[in-house]
Amino acid sequence: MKLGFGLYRHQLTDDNFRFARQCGATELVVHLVDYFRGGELRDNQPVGDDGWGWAGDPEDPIWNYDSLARLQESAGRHCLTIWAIENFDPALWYDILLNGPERDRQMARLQTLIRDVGRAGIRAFGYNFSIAGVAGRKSGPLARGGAETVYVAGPDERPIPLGMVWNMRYAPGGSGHLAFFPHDELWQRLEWFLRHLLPAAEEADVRLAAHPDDPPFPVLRNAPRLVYQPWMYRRLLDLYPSRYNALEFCLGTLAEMTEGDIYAATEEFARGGNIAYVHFRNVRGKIPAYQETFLDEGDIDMRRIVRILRDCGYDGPLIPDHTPLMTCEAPWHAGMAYAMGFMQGLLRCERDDSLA
Ligand SMILES: [Mn+2]
Repeated sequence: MKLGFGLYRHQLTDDNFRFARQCGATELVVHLVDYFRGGELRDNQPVGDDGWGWAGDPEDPIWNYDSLARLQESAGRHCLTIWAIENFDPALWYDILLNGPERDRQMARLQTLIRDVGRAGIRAFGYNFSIAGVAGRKSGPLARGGAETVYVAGPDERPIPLGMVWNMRYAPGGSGHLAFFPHDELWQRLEWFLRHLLPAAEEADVRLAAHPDDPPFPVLRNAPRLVYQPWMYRRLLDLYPSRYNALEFCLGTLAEMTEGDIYAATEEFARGGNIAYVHFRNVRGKIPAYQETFLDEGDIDMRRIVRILRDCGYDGPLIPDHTPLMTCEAPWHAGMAYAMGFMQGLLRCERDDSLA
């Protein structure tokens, strides 16, 4: 197992690469979507009331081979490997999610992107096949010692304005709202997405890694959700059994779900070799009400998870995903350093254990 670290787009600096390496990371998972455009620069995942602002420019050169290769090279200078990119910009695939007129053109763009990602030596692409996205979360001083953290108190029921998907605006929209459609139709859209993108992913040696729906409500903002119970991950994998149809295995989101068992799910998918990388975070509670916690204070026994992953032969990275912010000059960095130290300790224990 490897220790990885996640960085948002505005954090892709030499100093943060050094920070990740100092925390013990060997791998990076990077976000190239700019969730913070036009907004106040924050280091935690945004929890805005009505979306995260505008989606990016589909022509943004950051998605081209040259920039991906440069990024890989700068990470390499700090003894880090970019293991995965996390999330497509809604501007690149809104009509794939919405089954709109630009769908074929956007798919051709994604196929090129996946080939470029592979050429740059990046082995996974995390995605979230979600219409409403990560919506309806709030932030408050609820983790240990009053650390600022993310919580959910119930489903967000406001309908999605036209021109918005995955919590970001790709077009001005106007006054209407997205109409509800059935879950099966969402699965058909996913099936189309995988059918067209998987061949490129296989050829490029890039694993497509699906994040579950966070928060895992069956319906959010009047839109169906795809993976809101652990068994729905199985349904996703069974659509196209392939090493390249894989999971961005988010422990926090899976634990927020009402059905299943986090340890059984971890064992099933780790044993099946389905996990491209792990979002290693903890929560207290389940939907409709839960909160994100420090790794050592939530419902999940993180040591037991590491043991299961090890016993099932998982050898990819764990990354901290998000963490409560700690009260100091650098709240996000402190929270992450705390998480990384904890993870480093767990990995060390399990390694020593298996040698004994
Ligand atoms: Mn996650």
